[in-house]
Amino acid sequence: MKKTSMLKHLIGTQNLEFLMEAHNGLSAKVVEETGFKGIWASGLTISASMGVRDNNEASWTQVLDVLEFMSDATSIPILLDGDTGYGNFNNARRLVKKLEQRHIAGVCIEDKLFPKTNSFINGSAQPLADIDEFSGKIKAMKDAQQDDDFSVIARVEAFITGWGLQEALRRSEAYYEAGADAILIHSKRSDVTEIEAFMKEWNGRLPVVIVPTKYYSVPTNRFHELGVSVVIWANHNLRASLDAMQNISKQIFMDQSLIHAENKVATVDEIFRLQGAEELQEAELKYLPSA
Ligand code: SPV
Ligand code: MG
Repeated sequence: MKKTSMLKHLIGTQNLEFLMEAHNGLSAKVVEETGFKGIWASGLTISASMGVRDNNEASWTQVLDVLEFMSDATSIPILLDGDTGYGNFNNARRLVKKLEQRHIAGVCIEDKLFPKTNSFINGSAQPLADIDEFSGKIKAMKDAQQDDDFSVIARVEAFITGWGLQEALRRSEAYYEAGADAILIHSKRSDVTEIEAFMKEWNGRLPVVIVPTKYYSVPTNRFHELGVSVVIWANHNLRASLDAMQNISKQIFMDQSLIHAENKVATVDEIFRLQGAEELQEAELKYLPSA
């Protein structure tokens, strides 16, 4: 099955499905090996892994280069966090073209302004996109895709910016009319009340995707009861590796030795395995002249 069809299927089934964050080829491989059916290419973690802010400081083609490695390294679908689409409808539809060329299965765009700011940084002060302009962007992206199964997901930031349920519903309806394949409704509350209210009123008109980074203590079964289609675990590989890197750097710095480090890190052989070193050895036997 094509990656686009796999993602479309994940979004459309009655089951609750999960996407796990990755930010480079290696983390994408880990997500696939673990058993996840899809990958969230997070704007926050791709930018953080490059050492820059989640404010479109990395250019869209730099993000595309990372995605190419992620896509080449894996066989499960990738959903790109496409921020605001990196410009107007024209930039966003060109993005779709370049994503399809790299076998990225879908993209999510959020109804804010370029350059974006992460939703958890002073969210209430962030301006929303004009509803008609954003709808036109979705239409242009859907018209641009060559593969019918490519997904365009509209992310509604009305709760993040403090506009509330009616605005969230009004926008979701407009993005649905514009041709979005799913709605990502985002909330920065630590409880699930906004998501509950939205799910009740939305009533399944399009599949719904959520990102429970802030309401992490809500049992996953509750999302299922509410009729959510896809849950995104949005940043946990980056956060886990950051913690591990800080700890091991500190340890080696203090000890000026590897003596307490060796048993706390992955083996070099494990890295070779993930890189597929064995395949190259076999290929060398086959293709290089024998000595
Ligand atoms: C991301 O992972 O970059 C997201 C999710 O957009 S959030 O950080 O919650 O906005
Ligand atoms: Mg993001």
